[in-house]
Amino acid sequence: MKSGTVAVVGRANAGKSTLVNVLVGEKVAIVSPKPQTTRDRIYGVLTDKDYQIVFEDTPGVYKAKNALNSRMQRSAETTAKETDVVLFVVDGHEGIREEDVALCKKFASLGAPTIVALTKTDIMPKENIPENLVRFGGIEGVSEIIPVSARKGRKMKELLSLIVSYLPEGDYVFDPNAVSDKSEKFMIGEIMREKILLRYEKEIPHGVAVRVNSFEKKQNGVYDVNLDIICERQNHKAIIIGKQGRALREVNTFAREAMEKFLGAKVFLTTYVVVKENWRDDPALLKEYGYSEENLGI
Ligand SMILES: Nc1nc2c(ncn2[C@@H]2O[C@H](COP(=O)(O)OP(=O)(O)OP(=O)(O)O)[C@@H](O)[C@H]2O)c(=O)[nH]1
Ligand SMILES: [Mg+2]
Repeated sequence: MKSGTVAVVGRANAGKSTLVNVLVGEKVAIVSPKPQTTRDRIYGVLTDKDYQIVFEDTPGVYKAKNALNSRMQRSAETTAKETDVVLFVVDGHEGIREEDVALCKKFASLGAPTIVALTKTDIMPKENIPENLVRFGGIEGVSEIIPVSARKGRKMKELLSLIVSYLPEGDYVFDPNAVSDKSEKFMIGEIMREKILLRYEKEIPHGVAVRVNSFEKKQNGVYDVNLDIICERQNHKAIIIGKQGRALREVNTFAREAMEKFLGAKVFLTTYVVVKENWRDDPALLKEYGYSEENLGI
């Protein structure tokens, strides 16, 4: 019986959360084409009769000067230091840069055996794959390199067996029926954030936090969800709401539908947009919105 943790690390937008969701077989982490989608360390659990793998999805490496980002970066590093296996995810579809190799070296030097997954091969010319792989050969600490596509489900079995081969012997740590360490309430807030990431541009999604004020199942089986969308400026609030409230209504509809799918029940959703200037640099507000050092595992 094999059991252990796999820190899933790499640059922002590389495709880490998508890969974790596919490997776990359920959506445990939100996904978007914008960098810095994941802000928390999220466990995705995969249990089989011979093994239990705890994937630790982490915030991607990204340069931004605010306290939230520095906590996110520390969270990824701490996770990679304390794990059994590092899974370094790299998106090579626009070519591998020197900084990708440097980042891989950094994670591979932390002590755990490192597997490099070159992902998004479905949008890479076939002939570019070998030259991308070669860039990660010979890095000390890198034990395996594998090309995959999470979107197309390519090489998922092969990746899983590689991971299992590096896990220590041990018993289940999580309930075998669990897929995540996060609560339904957490996922409800994340679903709202995902729809905001998809709907708005530029700095707006990065400056948004979502606080779930109430999440309650009523006697008739309908979930009553009330949440705040926190943004950084008055003009952001105006954009989020949109002309005659149209933008927010659209986002609310997408979010409600996704919440209903996730919960398998009807949702009555009410949202309120609040401005809190510079909340990303305010320790008290970071804590209030779920980004305490404790929550991020640092
Ligand atoms: N074509 C293709 N796109 C992918 C694949 N995996 C992920 N993507 C896309 O890449 C984008 C980023 O995916 P995420 O999974 O959110 O990336 P991440 O590494 O978790 O990003 P952060 O949380 O911001 O660090 C999304 O638009 C995904 O749909 C893949 O295998 N093929
Ligand atoms: Mg992510």
